[in-house]
Amino acid sequence: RGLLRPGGLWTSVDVVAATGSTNSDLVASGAGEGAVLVAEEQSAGRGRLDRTWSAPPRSGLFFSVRLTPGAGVPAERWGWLPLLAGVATASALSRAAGVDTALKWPNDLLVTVDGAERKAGGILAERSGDDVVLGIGLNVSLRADELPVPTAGSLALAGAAVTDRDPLLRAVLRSLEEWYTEWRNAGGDPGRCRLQEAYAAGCATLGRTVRAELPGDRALVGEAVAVDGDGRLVLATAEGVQQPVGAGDIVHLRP
Ligand code: BT5
Repeated sequence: RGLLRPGGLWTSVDVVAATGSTNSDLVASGAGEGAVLVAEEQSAGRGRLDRTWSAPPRSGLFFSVRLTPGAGVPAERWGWLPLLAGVATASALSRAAGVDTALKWPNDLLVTVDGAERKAGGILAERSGDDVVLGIGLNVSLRADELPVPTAGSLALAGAAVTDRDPLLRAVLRSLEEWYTEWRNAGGDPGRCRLQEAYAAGCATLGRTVRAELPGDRALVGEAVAVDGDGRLVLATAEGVQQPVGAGDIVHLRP
């Protein structure tokens, strides 16, 4: 793992053999912008809303980065960060592994295995003071009998040409740096840095009728028609109303 050197945006790259959650560690640490933490094994990986991310050691990538969008990017635009990470990861995997991934709003990376959509990656964005800690989990070389949940897939099962974790991690970090820098330079406006366009092009949710389950047993059904400037999914309901929903409002999103 010695080939992972700091540089550019990435001020430090720490690789640990095992930890509970790289996101929890980086949220708790006093590290500055650009800190990267990678674990070979993660025993208490977290998803959104108290869900877990579980994957066998060394068959996947588990890492987190700390970013400081700062005053130049209004806080309501920060909802784009997990979507930005999805775009960056998808383009890196396409280039470095030859695997096509689709983005399921807001934070899932899907691959196609035997004609079916399977989740091969997830992204978790958490506030830590004025910073955001972005965590990415990717199922890289998992075989069919190693999948933690029936809906999971892996890059290997999707026919990846490369399943070495180091080159994939380098490709994702490079792509993340490029997209993040452009987005920040555009004041976080996803329309000014091609992010909104790239997200829409890679998003499997748009154009589908989805059911958004909201807290308190409420649900909203509509066609997903857009992702707005704040990263919310806009649903067009049968009543002809356009209703934006934020990732924090949704418990589940089902086709
Ligand atoms: C996510 O949450 O998909 C975000 C996952 C982020 C994981 C990374 S790893 C590095 C960093 N450190 C952390 O502690 N976390 C981040 P969510 O959308 O809530 O999806 C969670 C759901 O995905 C679970 O309830 C399972 O159904 C499913 N799941 C769990 N592990 C999976 C896996 N390895 N592959 C596919 N699906 C999985």
